[in-house]
Amino acid sequence: MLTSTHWGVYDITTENGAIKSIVPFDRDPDPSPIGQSLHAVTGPVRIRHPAVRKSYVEGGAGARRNMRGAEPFVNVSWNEALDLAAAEIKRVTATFGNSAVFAGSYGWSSAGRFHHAQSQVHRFMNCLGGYVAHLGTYSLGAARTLLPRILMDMDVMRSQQTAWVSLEQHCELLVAFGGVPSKNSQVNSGGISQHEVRPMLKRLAAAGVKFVNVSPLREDMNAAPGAQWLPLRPNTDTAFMLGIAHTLIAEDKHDKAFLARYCTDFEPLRRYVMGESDGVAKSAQWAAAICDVPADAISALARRMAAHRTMINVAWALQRGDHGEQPYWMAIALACMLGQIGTPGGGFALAYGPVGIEGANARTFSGPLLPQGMNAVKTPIPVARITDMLENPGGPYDFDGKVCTYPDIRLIYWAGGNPFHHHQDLNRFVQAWRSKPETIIVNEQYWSPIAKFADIVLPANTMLERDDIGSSNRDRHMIAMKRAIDPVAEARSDYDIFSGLSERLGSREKFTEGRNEAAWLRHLYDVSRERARKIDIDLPPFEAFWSEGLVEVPPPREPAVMLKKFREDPLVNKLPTPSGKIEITSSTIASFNYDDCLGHPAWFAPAEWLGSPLTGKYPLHLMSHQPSTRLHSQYDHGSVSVASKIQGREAITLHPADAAARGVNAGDVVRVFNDRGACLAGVKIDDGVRQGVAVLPTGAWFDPLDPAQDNSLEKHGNPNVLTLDKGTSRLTQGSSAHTALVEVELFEGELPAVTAFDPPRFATRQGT
Ligand SMILES: Nc1nc2c(c(=O)[nH]1)N[C@H]1C(S)=C(S)[C@@H](COP(=O)(O)OP(=O)(O)OC[C@H]3O[C@@H](n4cnc5c(=O)[nH]c(N)nc54)[C@H](O)[C@@H]3O)O[C@H]1N2
Ligand SMILES: Nc1nc2c(c(=O)[nH]1)N[C@H]1C(S)=C(S)[C@@H](COP(=O)(O)OP(=O)(O)OC[C@H]3O[C@@H](n4cnc5c(=O)[nH]c(N)nc54)[C@H](O)[C@@H]3O)O[C@H]1N2
Ligand SMILES: [Mo]
Repeated sequence: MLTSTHWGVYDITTENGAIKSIVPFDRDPDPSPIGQSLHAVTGPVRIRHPAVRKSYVEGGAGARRNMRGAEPFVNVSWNEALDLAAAEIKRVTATFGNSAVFAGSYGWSSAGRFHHAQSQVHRFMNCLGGYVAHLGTYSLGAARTLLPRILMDMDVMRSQQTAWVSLEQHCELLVAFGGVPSKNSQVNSGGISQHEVRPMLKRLAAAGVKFVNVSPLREDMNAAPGAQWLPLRPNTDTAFMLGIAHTLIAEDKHDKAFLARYCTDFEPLRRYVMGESDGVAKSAQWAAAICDVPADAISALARRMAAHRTMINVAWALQRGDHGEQPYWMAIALACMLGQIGTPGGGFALAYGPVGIEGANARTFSGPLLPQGMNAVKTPIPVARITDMLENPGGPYDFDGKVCTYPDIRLIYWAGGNPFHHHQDLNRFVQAWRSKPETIIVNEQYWSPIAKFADIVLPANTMLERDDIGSSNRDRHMIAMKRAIDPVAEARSDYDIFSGLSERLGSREKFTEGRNEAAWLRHLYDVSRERARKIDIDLPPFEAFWSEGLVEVPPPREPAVMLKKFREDPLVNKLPTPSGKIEITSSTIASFNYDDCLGHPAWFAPAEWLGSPLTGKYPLHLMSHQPSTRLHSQYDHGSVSVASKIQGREAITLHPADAAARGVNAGDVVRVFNDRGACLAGVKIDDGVRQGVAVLPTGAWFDPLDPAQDNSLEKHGNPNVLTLDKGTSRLTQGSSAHTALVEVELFEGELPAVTAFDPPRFATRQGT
């Protein structure tokens, strides 16, 4: 039986109702090992019964909410749990309105399209009059708001990303900021049936493409043979790119015809680069002092880029840091200066690597999607501003040219995400989580931190326990995901949970439209089949798809070349920007008069970086990038992730000189700390990490030593107790996760046991 996950398709075999083997899809050239972690679905970390925090079940909404995460749970029946949750949703919406419910519920949940938990919770709340939603993503916080102003919608752009096969034929030089990390291309939101990035990089090398990896980590380009490594300081790429721009202008190598025909006013940026507007020339020497890459290497790269068919690749990571708009805007400006946008194999990509689907030679086609309905509440927040929202009800904030107001939240509903994984400055977040909302309801599969820190916990089943359809834009297969095992203990699908709540709240008919799971799958498939027909994709009837187990989507007639049509005729094929052109300067953004984002790309020193005075106290830049052994926090308790831990903790990688200076050796446990918090981690040493950079991937389950205390030592290696919770700028308010300084020291006390994967304590309620 096939199942689809965000990291690949697997064939699940069972024996006597239990999983026997998990075999990678036979059409996948480079499957991800993460699939083996699915054996954990029947493990001890599963939530087996509905449960309510002890004080909550005894004292009602708001009772001892400061004890969230530090109290035992009481197991209750489904009926009692659903009655309690429904009554509380009713009380809060009736008393305070739907704008008192935060159900943005950001998170990747699982891959099937119908049982997509985030869509389910949004649909459920919309049937009740709406909820406070989130805008944007942690992935692309700065980019999603910036890009429509200067180029086009991020997803529209991604749908035309130049195919690898075009690079193989035409590209000569791939300059990759943040590399093309093969650890990341294991994954794709919604699923990925064929992993092609590593094989394609080998084919590019064989075709003669040269690679340059501009990144603090050598490993970011480990799949590209012979890549040159320029290890710059984190968060300094904009300066590096400005140095390249300066060389191009000084040597008259920029494409003035392209700039005039396809872009808005280049002159303000030219004056800024040459130092005519602020007296500081952004020369290669100037850039070298900021990035700590030799000036010669920067100017030599500029000349190579101008002399060859060049693709500039920019990892999403670069915009997940303070002023993350700037490297994206500047990379686009640089590609305009090279004049190769719209040519096969040339221009820019945002980006190859972050997810495995980018560059696939496949058609954009939306498979089944659960309609979420209309949200009547019009006060969404930028996704990464959740702590600010909880701390400042009614408070104003800037966003994309507007002054907005934070809503006053009384109830949080989360399904399919984990803010104890994804949010920054967790100690501050936990305080807000514990002080503000009166009720927190969570649907979860596992006793992950978000479940342990909730009031009402409803056990959700996994994709192996339900039928679904796996499908993702640009993936070549639609997968019939058939239920492989029975639901574990009392777990139910999110759909059944929300149907039960809707029943109690009088919205069942609206929510279910009278359909059960099977009827929904058929309906959603039929709707997507109709959509497909309109773009000449002929899908078989549902029965044939379901019995065959998959459908293959035909490839495009020719490989995509991004902005090809725009290059052919920029007047007929205008961009959806105010000028119809690429906005190297944006009068709209300039008109907002922000001090942290001007009308053209510029260098702003990040709040914390290796050039800031704070390095006196915290000399290492923390790189909390995506983990290679799991998806975010998902399956951190699975075998693949557990095998990578050191003394049970997440591994932190240090440069040999940084380790030696602190007297730590591989395998030691260290305390990683700054003014925001501290965690433990196990040491790995690698000279492929730039000196001054410490790498601690995200995803270790939050595990405070004393959960009843604020700011308690996190003992498992969750980097978000250290990261900075600051919007990237007033324009986009994205996450600045990649901007943080820390110090590392040998941990010498008695080593506390990791309890992240233990279920919580259970109790009986008083009086029973
Ligand atoms: N420091 C730092 N922090 C980061 C990042 C970084 O680079 N550095 N990256 C950020 C990025 S890009 C992202 S996208 C976020 C990711 O953050 P999230 O998407 O919130 O992380 P996940 O671990 O995928 O959380 C998904 C949760 O949903 C649960 N789940 C899975 N399937 C189902 C289901 O069917 N039903 C229900 N009810 N639950 C389900 C899982 O058990 C898990 O707890 O993290 C962000 N945080
Ligand atoms: N295995 C696995 N793959 C994943 C995920 C996962 O959890 N696990 N998560 C997925 C998700 S949700 C997303 S959004 C994407 C994220 O994709 P990205 O945001 O691109 O991923 P990161 O791993 O954060 O960063 C990629 C690399 O960029 C480099 N980097 C970081 N900061 C800088 C910088 O300032 N300058 C330069 N030049 N380089 C820098 C780091 O060395 C890092 O290894 O990954 C996806 N892929
Ligand atoms: Mo992401």
